[in-house]
Amino acid sequence: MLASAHRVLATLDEPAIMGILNVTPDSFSDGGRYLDPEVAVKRALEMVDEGALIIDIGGESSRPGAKFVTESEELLRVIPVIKALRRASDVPISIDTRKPGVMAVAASEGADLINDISALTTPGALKIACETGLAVCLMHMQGTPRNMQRKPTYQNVVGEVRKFLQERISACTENGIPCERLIVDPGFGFGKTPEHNLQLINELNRFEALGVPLLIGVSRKSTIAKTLGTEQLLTGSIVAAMMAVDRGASILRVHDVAATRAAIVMRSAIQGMGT
Ligand code: YH5
Repeated sequence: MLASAHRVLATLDEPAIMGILNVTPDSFSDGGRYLDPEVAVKRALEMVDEGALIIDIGGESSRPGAKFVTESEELLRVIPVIKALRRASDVPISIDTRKPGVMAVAASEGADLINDISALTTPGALKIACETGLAVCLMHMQGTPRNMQRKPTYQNVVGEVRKFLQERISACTENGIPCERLIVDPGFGFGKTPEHNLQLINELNRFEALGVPLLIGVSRKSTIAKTLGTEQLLTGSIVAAMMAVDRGASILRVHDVAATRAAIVMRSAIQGMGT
C-alpha cells in the first residue's frame, strides 16, 4: 500500500474521528468574503488536540439545495488551507470533493484521502483518483445535492445502498484502485428520509460484508434535529455515532471532536470489562 493510504487506514483498531473543516466563505472569514487559511488551520489543530485522527477539508457545501461551486473557486478555497495545514502538522488530510481537478491538486499538496460524496462517478474521477495513489472514501447518495431530498425512494434502503457500494468497489478494483485503499459510507442524509437514515444506522452491520472499513457522518444532520429538536443535536449525534460504532463503523465524521472522543473512550472502557 502507498504510504499516504497506509497512514489513514493502518491504525483502525479503535474508532477514528474525522474532524470536519468546512472552508466555504461563510466559515473562517472574519466577516469578509474570503476565508483566512490561518484561522482554518487553527481550528484543524484544535480538533487534532481534541483527538481527531483525520481532518476532512471541504470547499463545496453539499447541504440539500446548496449552490454549485466552480473548480477554480473550490481550488481557491481548499488549496491554501491544505498547504498551510500540511506545513503545520502531519495529520492525515482528507479532501471532500467531487471534482477530479481538485483531487489531483490536493494530492500534490499532501492530502492523504479523497472523500467523494459521488463515489468517483464524475467523469474522469476514477482515473485521477487511481493516479494519485490516495485512499478513497466512496459514499452513497440518491440524486444530487440539489435534488436529493425531493422524494427519496427505496424498496429496500440497506440492500440498495449496499449494492451501489459493492458496484463502486468493483469499479475501483477493476480500474486500478485496490480494496486496501477503499472506505465506504452509506451517506446518512444524502437522498434519504429520516426513517431511511435511522434504519441505515440500525442495520449498519449489514455493510461489514463489503470487507472494507466503514465511515459514517451523522453529525448535526437534520434527521437528528427532526428526532430530537435542534437543542439536542450534540447528544443525538453522539448516540447515533456510538450505535454506528457498535454496528461496525470505524471512522466517524464529526463536528464535535472532543465530545465524540469522550464517548469513544467511555464506550471502550465499558467494552473492555467483564468476562
Ligand atoms: C458524510 O456523511 N457529509 S457534507 C447537513 C447538516 C449538517 C451537516 C442540515 N460530507 C458527509 O456534513 N462525506 C458531508 O445539517 C460527507 N460522509 C462523507 N463521507 C454534509 C454535512 C451536513 C449536512
